[in-house]
Amino acid sequence: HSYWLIYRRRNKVIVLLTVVFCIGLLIFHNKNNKREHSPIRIIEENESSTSQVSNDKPKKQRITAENYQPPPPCDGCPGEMGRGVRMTPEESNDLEVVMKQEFFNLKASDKVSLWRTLPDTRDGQCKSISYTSDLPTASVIIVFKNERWSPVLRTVYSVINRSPRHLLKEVILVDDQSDIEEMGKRLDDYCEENFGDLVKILRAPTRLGLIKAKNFGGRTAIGDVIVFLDAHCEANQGWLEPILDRIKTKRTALLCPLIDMISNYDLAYMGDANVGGFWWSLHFNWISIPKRTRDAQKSRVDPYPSPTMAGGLLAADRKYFFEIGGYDDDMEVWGGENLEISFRVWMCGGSLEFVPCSRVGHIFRPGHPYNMTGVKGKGDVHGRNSMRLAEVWMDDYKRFYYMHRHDLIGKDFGDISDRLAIRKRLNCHNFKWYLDNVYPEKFILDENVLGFGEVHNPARSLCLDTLGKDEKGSLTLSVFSCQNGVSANQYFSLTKNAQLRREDTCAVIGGRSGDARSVQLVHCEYSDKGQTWTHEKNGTIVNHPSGLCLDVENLANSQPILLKTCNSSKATQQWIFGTYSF
Ligand code: LR7
Ligand code: MN
Repeated sequence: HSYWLIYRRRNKVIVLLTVVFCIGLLIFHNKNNKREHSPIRIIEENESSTSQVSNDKPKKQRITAENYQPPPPCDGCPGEMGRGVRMTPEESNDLEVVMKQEFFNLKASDKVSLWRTLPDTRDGQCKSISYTSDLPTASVIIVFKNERWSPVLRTVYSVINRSPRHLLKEVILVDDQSDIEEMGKRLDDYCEENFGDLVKILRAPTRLGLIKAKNFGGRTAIGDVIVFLDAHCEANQGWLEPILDRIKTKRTALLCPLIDMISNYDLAYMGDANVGGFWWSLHFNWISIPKRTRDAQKSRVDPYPSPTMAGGLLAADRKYFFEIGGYDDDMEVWGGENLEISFRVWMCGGSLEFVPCSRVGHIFRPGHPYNMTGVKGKGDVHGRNSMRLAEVWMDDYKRFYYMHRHDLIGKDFGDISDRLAIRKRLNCHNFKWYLDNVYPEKFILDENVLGFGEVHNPARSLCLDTLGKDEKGSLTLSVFSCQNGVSANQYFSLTKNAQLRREDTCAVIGGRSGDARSVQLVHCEYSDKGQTWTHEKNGTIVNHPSGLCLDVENLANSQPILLKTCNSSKATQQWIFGTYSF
């Protein structure tokens, strides 16, 4: 009897246990199912691997490259597919204040999802290229000073979500002592929760400036390749593979994605394609891709060489980058490092190339949301940084920089011995080699010329002058009292092929002005006969085919120069160049 009782009780216990087990199984299964379908994945920590104090709540597992899942796109949200954002009149209310402080429309940016869709701006051919699976890995380094939440995180999301998992080692955010509250602990927490292992945040110990900050981030990177981006970029579809692929075949190539334009006003994303040049004032400029470069490409989607780069978006083999000297650690805050590394890599045996299948957008801002004064540059950091680059890399051609910056002659530019040692160690070519081989289109102001320098009329004691007007478009040639070589606005060249010109613009016969004609400076065009001039033995400068002469009759400071009927006995038609080389 008692046996029977025990037997029945045991049965009950088994039934009960079975029921509990089944319910448990059901709950577990349900939970698992939910997990798979939820856009935000919560993954419990592996029990055996934790040494943490036991806690009843399920732990989130740290996000890693293996378990990271991109959030779903924000259907129908503002800015999707790279469209511009519309603002309501109320939203635009204090827009001017925002633009003045940030130099871009932060309010529009805040309306756009942190992870948005973009138009694929690549050449159609790019989409069918397949890359090997054994590409080198990348560390993406983003330095920031007073950048704002939405553009910074949009940069991070675009990089992580558009890079193949196995190729992206890490994203390194370098905070260069930002004064923005939200970029402190809130950023740490957000990144920890949403990107885990994938994002590392470094805080600069002192204000480094963007150049040193990039070195600082680069030195901690562990990927085979380092990629620098500004903190207001959006990486587009397939941006990383073509870069890694090129570095795999050529470790000495520094690579730039093509920089698409993100409007600073409405955040619209637009495609673009050029190469980089420079002004002798050592500012970067965009030039159209030279024909020789196009002709040398096997396919239009192949990487192609560029004389210089803009600076912000650059990829390099990590070890090679530091072998050739990284960035110049004595450059301050902003400017010059992009031309410095461009000249250096070309002169020292590597190359600088643009990768057309890699597209990354950048918000172009007309100003900087941070202090630009520096300590050593004392307010002119670009000037001092550029002195360093001119002194180390440009040999005698640095004369053109000082022509623009006469005020800097004799000023302190710090110690450059380490940088000169790099040039020696790597047995680099000279700057003439660079000009001849890498940038033959660059006009050298005093080579292949008949005359160069100030163009002086003794009768009026006036010189030809641009009056400092923007020389990117067209401007009226004028006269001003001669500055004895101190003003770059008064330097002109008369070339052996008959151009009267500046660095990029040529004098051409302009419109009517009374009984005379004006003279314009416009983009140089060899085929334009109106741009040909001769400097006669009798001292006149004659325009062809009009046969008119440069004249300063009745003119004073800042007046436009005129073309008049030639009369070599008129003192106002006599011109003398600073130097002649026949
Ligand atoms: O002290 C500073 N510390 C920083 O970390 C100053 C700036 N920064 C950060 C800043 O927050 C940003 O993320 O450095 C990055 C670049 O600064 P921007 O965006 O104000 O510079 P920019 O876009 O006007 O400048 C271009 O030229 C610079 C010269 O030093 C750098 O090379 C920038 O990286 C470069 N940007 C680009 O080339 C993007 C394409 C635009 C063009 C042309
Ligand atoms: Mn920028």
